[in-house]
Amino acid sequence: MSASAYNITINDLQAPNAPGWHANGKGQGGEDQETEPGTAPGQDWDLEAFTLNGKKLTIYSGYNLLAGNKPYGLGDLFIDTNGDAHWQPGADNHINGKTDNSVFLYDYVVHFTKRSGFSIGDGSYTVYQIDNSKSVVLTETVFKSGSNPWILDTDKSSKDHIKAISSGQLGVTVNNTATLTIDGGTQVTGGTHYMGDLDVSFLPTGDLANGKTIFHITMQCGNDSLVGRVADGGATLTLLGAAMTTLAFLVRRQGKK
Ligand SMILES: [Ca+2]
Ligand SMILES: [Ca+2]
Ligand SMILES: [Ca+2]
Ligand SMILES: [Ca+2]
Repeated sequence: MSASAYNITINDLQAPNAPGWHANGKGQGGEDQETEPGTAPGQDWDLEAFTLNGKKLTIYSGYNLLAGNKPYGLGDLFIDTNGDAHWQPGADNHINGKTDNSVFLYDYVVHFTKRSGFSIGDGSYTVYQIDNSKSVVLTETVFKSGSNPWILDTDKSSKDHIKAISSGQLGVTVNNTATLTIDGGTQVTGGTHYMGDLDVSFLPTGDLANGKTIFHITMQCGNDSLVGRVADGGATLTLLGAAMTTLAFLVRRQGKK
């Protein structure tokens, strides 16, 4: 566990516009051993945590990331980098249809390209930069509107408003330790854990430390919504700035002797 690795999971339930959603899990963000209100509970539907280590994002999950859980597959990973995304429950009150990115304002999507039934195959993906327009069509979840959106629809009107910028593969490993200590000293519990690693170096330099970057993922049913937010790197930069100002002052004083 590196000192630069952080559990970035935040509570997806403490949203002012989402009455009835409440934190009932444990661990950071209240996400471990938690699924959304009124959905099937259990480790095999539990998205547990996001961690960030440098440019490596890891998704911890009791839900089988690659194979899915019959009959519902993993969604795309939605990313906001400018702090305006409507990631909280309530942005879209519909299910089982189409919505669009003028509702959510995400900036990037990691879109899995080898879907077959409820599997995402080997986890291959294309990363798209997406417009905020109505033309960017997204697919809703089947059961929980608060977990929207599920995936990017690359057909329909989307194709002129999305730009492929990168590609890769979600590297998934399995850990059967029931209580697993992860980054930041936090733990995920409940049984088997699937850990999906993703290289997010496609994001512009600086975005990961701007205090605004949000990651969101769910599965087709919307049983669990997992949200992560990268901590503000501004405090570190301010300290560095103060240190350099002091250094410049000392250098000037030395020059006056
Ligand atoms: Ca959960
Ligand atoms: Ca769990
Ligand atoms: Ca945005
Ligand atoms: Ca959740």
